[in-house]
Amino acid sequence: MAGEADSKAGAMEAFYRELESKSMGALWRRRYPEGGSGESAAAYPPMAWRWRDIEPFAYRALEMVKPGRGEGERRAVTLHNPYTGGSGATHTLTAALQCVNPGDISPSHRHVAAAIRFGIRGEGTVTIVNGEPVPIRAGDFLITPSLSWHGHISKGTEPMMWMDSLDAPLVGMLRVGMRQEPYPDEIEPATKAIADSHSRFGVGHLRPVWHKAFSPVSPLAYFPWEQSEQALNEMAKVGSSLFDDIAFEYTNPLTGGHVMPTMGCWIQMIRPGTHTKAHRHSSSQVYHVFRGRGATIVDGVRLQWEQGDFFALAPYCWHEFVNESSEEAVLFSTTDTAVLEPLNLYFEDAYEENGGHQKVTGVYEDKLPALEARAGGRPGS
Ligand code: GTQ
Ligand code: FE2
Repeated sequence: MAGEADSKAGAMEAFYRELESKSMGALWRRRYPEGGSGESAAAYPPMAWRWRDIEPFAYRALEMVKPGRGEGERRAVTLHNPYTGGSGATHTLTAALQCVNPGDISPSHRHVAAAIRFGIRGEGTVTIVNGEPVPIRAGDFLITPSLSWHGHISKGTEPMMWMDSLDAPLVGMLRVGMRQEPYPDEIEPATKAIADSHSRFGVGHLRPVWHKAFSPVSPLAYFPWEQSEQALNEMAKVGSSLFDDIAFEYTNPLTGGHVMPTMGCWIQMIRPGTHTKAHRHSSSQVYHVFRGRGATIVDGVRLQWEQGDFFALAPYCWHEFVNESSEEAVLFSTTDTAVLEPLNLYFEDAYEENGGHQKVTGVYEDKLPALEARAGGRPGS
């Protein structure tokens, strides 16, 4: 009997080896994760980057590097999530802190990856986006869509910093190529009035009657802080989300949809005394703490954050927001929901147990995992 079983097993092994040698496989050998759903395979732990760590590098970069024609063309400190196996902050989105000195010119170029900027500190810089000079002051949000020309000019009196976030990991995964191209001159000339798109489309519920092209890319490039702040404060009087407290997505004024087909962007306020309920979803999100302090409980782990910090949440992690301070916390974030929704791949669940709150089982530790614990066999890079 034993001999018979052995020879059967030997024959199967030989069969599998032959299949492999011809770049084929046996689907019946594949085992699905215990519990069946496979969502845990998509997940990775939360990751935080602290302002106290980032800021000194930013000032060193301001002293040591100059933006100019070349490989990256930008003075930006990129934030890498070791759990994704790539150089993004999540498996689909990058995050970076871009820094400019007074007088800097970051040459105009374009590329397939779409980008957003969110002003953190300083003023006096404009990004010229397809001929439109767009300011980047603290709290201002602007978009540089796929293949739009963009270059930055700093005319301020002090260094200035902003958050960049791009869909580059997604574009990389799709292998459509970056097609990075320099503008023929160092900087694209301003051919439009400052914040031209805001003059045309800045009141989202009023559309110029002669504008009839309903593109999935927002024609409004500039979303000034004053409008975001006003919206947060007005909403705080009347409504909120169970999971996100006061949260807005910046929209394409023509469609009410995401600002760009590959990236959604949010501005959010977690009010003092708030403790939201937990939920999870298939999209990932990278946050910047613009103001205040608070915590996010992620799969039972309490991740404390304060002004200047960045943190990234993976698909399907349970998360809820807490603000135990006496001041409002304001978060800016980017998500890949825009990509998932049209593909019918956006899934969301509310946490039902324990009154919608997770049990806190640990505190986030800033120390990085050992190399072998990172990205082991996980999808996405
Ligand atoms: O400012 O154009 O963080 O092209 C990465 C790539 C910023 C930019 C980044 C870029 C830019
Ligand atoms: Fe760029």
